[in-house]
Amino acid sequence: MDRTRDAELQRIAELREQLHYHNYRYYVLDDPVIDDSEYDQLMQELIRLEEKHPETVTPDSPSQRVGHPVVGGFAQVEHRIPLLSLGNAFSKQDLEEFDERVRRWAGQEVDYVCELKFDGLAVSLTYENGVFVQGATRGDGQIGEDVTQNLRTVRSIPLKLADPVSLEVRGEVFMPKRAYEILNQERAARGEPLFANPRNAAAGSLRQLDPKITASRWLDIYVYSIGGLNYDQIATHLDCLNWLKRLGFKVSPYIKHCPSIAEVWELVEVWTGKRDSLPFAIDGIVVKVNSLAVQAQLGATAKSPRWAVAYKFPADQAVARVLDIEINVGRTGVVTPLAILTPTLIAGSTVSRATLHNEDYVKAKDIRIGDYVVIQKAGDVIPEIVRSLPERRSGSERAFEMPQSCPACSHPLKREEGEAAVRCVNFECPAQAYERIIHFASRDAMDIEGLGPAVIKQLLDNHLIENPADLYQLTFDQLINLERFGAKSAQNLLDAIAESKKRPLANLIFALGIRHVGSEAARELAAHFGSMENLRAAGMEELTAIHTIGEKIAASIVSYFSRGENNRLVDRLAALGVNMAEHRAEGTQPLAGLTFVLTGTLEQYTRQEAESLLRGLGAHVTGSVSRNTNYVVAGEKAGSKLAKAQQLGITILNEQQFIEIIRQPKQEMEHDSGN
Ligand code: 3BA
Repeated sequence: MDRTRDAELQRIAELREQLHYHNYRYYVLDDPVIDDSEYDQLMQELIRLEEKHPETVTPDSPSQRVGHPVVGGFAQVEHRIPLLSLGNAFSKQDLEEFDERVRRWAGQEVDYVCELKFDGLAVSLTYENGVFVQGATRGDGQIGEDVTQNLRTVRSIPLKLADPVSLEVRGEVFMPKRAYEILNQERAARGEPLFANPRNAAAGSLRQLDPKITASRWLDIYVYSIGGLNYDQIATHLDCLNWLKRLGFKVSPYIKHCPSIAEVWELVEVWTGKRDSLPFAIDGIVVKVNSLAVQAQLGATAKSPRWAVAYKFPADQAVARVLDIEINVGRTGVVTPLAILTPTLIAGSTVSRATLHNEDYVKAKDIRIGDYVVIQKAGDVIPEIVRSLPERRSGSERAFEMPQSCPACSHPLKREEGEAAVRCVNFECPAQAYERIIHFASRDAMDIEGLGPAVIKQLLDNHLIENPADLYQLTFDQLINLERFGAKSAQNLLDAIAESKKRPLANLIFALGIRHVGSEAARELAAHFGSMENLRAAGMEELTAIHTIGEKIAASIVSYFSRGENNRLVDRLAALGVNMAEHRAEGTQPLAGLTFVLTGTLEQYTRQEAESLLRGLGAHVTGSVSRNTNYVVAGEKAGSKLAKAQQLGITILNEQQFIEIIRQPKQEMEHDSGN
């Protein structure tokens, strides 16, 4: 055969191996064993040989970091397993309460692992057989953006792992402080707008359509979790981090094992004092239960795992002046005082209003119109007033009085027994209607393009609408007569409204604005009940049977559907053709509401095939066995999960039984809770 060709292919393989290794030494371990010029030489040699043998070039070659620009924006990626968010703790007491809850639910003592909370953006990295195939932003946790090409340019993200495993890892991409400063200096010199903080700079860099630009930015990553960790041999979060390290990922060296919450607090105090000395920005400490079995036992709410919490460092503070106190009427009628402040720069953005929550809050903090006040902002949290500064009063300040009647409809305001909130209970109150319709039309609800607050106000002021259902009866002639509307914009709005009739049931449930029902809960409700009629008929028991629906949400739903005006609204929406049901591929989802866990290997299906078959039938598939698991499918070599399932008395299916279920799902599988 061709001896030079063979030798060259051999050399290509060798160079790739070496370059992977040196890349790892340099970017992951920060401990290079050769200098830059030697590295460049190896890379040049590889590039020359690959040009000669282009058929050998695969995306995991070290020469393939920078690809071509993305055309037409980033594709959406649905996360196979959602990226949850973290609950917050702001004090020692919050941490102690977290610890108490954890130990109570676990029924035993637990140990924790603490990590720095990097102030970047969460991403998900998918590997197949050890090769990096997809990278996505967290997005809303369910759906993110496909930024694979940009993540490939981050040198500390391995293109190829030490073992040919398939897994999805999660981590935080960030820009080191030094890189951020240099970038902003360059931007200032070119007269370009500056990034407000390293996190925005990292996010902006990752959202470039041209990966060349991302490659020119100095981004880094720390990896901290595995999506749907499913390896029976890993028992703790520390094991998981060590395994990630062995695979070649960059794992934070600032990890501390804490046997109790007291050590966690000591660590928090240490880092509060020296966080500025780190080369990257952190905004807190993440505390995680170490044992994966206990993690599984605790599970998660709709939003966040119960086994982890983010302690946030005290917020940035600044002084502002209260120019006025306005009254805001919310969508549920709650009337809140709102401080109008002198525009003040804090934590990288300018703030000009802060909520005062309720009358008691204003009284307790003795905040008067004209006062100087200390304001603070933590992370993305809305700014709040910490305290007033009475020593700076001139005597012209005025105390705030809560009005007796609604500023929008003059209805007398009501304060419920034991509640701090004051409400306008007039369902027809225009201020509430306005907020309800804004919510109804918003992105995560009915997503009606072109129907923002200004247009809604115009429609209300002209008495064309009073509630969301009226939107669907608007006519071209009505719109064309409004100021700032032309034939084109009128038709566009009507089209957008008509289009919204097709939104999924989950969006409609969220759009109704039922108190405490956020978009995640709405999704759960839609998946579980399948139609508005079923949801409307559900009682407390049926509602709270859903894993992520608690008493508070359930009570609010029942109360919502006990009111005539709400039922009339829903009936009218239905009559006007708004979609009221979950559309399913084959008409039904026989496994809806059931949670499955897969363990061990099946003969006829890969883990992924089995999962997607189950999901296609409406089942939830999770990575760990808990009391909420309905079925465990156990293949060959099933390990600790099988044992756990037996212990909890959960129904265990072998491969044959699994196949029967997916081929001919029983019309009514029992919704037993597993014990
Ligand atoms: N650990 C952020 N979430 C984190 C896996 C859990 C988690 C984080 C974390 C949920 C950090 C929420 C977004 C997300 C993966 C969901 C960290 C950090 N752990 N060290 C417990 O450093 N910022 N963020 N990411 N799943």
